[in-house]
Amino acid sequence: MTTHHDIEAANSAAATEDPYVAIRALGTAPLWRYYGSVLPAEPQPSAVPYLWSYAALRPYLLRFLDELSLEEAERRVLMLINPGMVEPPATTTSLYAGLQIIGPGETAQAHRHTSNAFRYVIEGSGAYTTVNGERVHMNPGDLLLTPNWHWHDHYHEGDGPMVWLDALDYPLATNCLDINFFELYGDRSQKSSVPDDLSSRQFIHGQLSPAWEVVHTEASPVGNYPWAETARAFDAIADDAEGSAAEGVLLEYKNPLTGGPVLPTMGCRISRLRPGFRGTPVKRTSSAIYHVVQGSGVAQVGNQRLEWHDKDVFAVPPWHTFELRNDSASQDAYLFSYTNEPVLRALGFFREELPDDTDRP
Ligand code: 1HN
Repeated sequence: MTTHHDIEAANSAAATEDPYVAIRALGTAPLWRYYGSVLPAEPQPSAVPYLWSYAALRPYLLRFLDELSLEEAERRVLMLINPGMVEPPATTTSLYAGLQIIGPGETAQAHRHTSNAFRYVIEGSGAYTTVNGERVHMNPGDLLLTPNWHWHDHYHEGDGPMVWLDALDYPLATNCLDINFFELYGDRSQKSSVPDDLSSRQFIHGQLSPAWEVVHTEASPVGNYPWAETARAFDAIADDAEGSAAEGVLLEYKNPLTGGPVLPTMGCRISRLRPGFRGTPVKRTSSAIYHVVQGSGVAQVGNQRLEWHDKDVFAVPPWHTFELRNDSASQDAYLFSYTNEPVLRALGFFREELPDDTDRP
């Protein structure tokens, strides 16, 4: 119980001691000395613009394929670590990217976790991921979803190495929200419990969806958005369509049941930049990761000039001016990208600006 004497003693100490030292010991800090970090004039992301060269990394993926078994590695993945976000490892503020390689006959064992994940296939064919009992086959340019808490394991029954880009939202789940759970399935692989690739076939058309299927997750029910459908969607766009000023002919992968993003935390897009395309600069509060499906060009991100080539990956942190260019005079470039925009939009934090925009009269 606090006595009258205790209060007197506390009052007299507060009058004489260094109040800054005393309040720190009492678990507080003076706001007036923290305005710079609590209320910066502009966001100060820890992530920096950065590019990972596929040509430089591929030989090491192949070397680990030779030298490290999946029994030892569990997943054979090179994490793409932003130099500004080393521990815990992340690629941008709330997004993670990695390059995973699997060889013929290998199994990556079944598990599930809180983080939403997806894979974008870079090279090889003949592998499948089993997601909650459905085998989903992979070919280059395919986008495969592994939503939050879905069991998943990988198996490669084809020839030659398979490489894909893994994307997860775990920096958001772990670093920002502290809600990451992980569980092993027990058996190394799940049994197949529905026809292969069923969800992709049933749901990808969107306009005529199975009415008897009740979908319980916020994520898209489509297991795979195959490249063949992406190519058809691009073919349907008129040759002289202008597309978006910043990112050319830009298509968004949709959840066919809601019209929203494919995952509640990550939105996926693919853009086609015509030969010689020069995008207008744009600045967004979302962060993004780009993967070069095909082509070469330049991304000016803040004051960094990133020169991209086939299969490279690059990171665009929040609130950096971003400007894209296709340097080829004859070839289209295709860029796959994902962002945390769905999170920002859900919370009212999404903001986009052209550099000469102003909201003041
Ligand atoms: C994961 O579960 C996979 O299932 C790949 O293939 C990469 C990176 C961090 C955490 C979990 C996979 C991952 C991952």
